[in-house]
Amino acid sequence: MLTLYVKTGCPFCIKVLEAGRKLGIAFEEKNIADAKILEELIEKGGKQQVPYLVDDATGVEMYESEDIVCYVTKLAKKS
Ligand SMILES: N[C@@H](CCC(=O)N[C@@H](CS)C(=O)NCC(=O)O)C(=O)O
Repeated sequence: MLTLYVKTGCPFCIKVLEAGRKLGIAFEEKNIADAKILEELIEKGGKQQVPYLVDDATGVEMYESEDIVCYVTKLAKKS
């Protein structure tokens, strides 16, 4: 499962979500508007920044929208 931490209106998050839609990659979205989700993000990644991707299948976790788009593009090519 791919989890994407997002924030409403974040253009970098929108970029990743759009790429996912085009590639047929689904994310479970977690919005940091919820204080518990924000706490979870900071525990995992170490800082308050979105988007943040967690790939449960591989253990890969990353910030940076461009890196996330590259990662999911590679995943889509594999499938
Ligand atoms: N270079 C980063 C920029 C990400 C970024 O600036 N995200 C903003 C939201 S658009 C952020 O997380 N700011 C802290 C916050 O909103 O709490 C990327 O491309 O993902």
